[in-house]
Amino acid sequence: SLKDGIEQILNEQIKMEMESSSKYLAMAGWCDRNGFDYSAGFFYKQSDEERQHALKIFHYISDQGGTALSPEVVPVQQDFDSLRSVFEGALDQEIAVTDSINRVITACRRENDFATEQFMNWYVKEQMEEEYIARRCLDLFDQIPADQLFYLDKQLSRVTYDG
Ligand code: OFO
Repeated sequence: SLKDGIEQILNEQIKMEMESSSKYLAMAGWCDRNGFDYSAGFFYKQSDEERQHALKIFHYISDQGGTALSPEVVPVQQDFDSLRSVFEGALDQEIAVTDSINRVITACRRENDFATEQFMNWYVKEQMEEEYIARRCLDLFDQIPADQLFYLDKQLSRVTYDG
């Protein structure tokens, strides 16, 4: 069974993942309203994935006999200055999530909870990929001329991590 401190920090991680999901949904909506259909598609999908990340932890806590909590919905930014600022926000969010995952793992080591540490390793790899993609997207803003925004929109949605 889970130690109290671990259960709590995992619940905080659920909240973090659900916040990511909400933020990405807001970003998808902004992209949609502004004609950036590909980026909208990208963020709708990211939003779904973040919810799955939250659920994976939710089920883990439950399977260990703990109490998984459905987090409160928090206010998120709905408006953005530009497509670039949306992607900058996405990178900031991914960096914050990586820090948060690292805190969970630090807590696991302190408590000798090797099972949870192993469970969290999937998230370490996932964050590495997501940070890579967010950084690569921001590179494209420098590589593609600013007057080709709709071409850029399409290229952004094609960025993948291939190891
Ligand atoms: Fe949950 O993977 Fe990024 O934030």
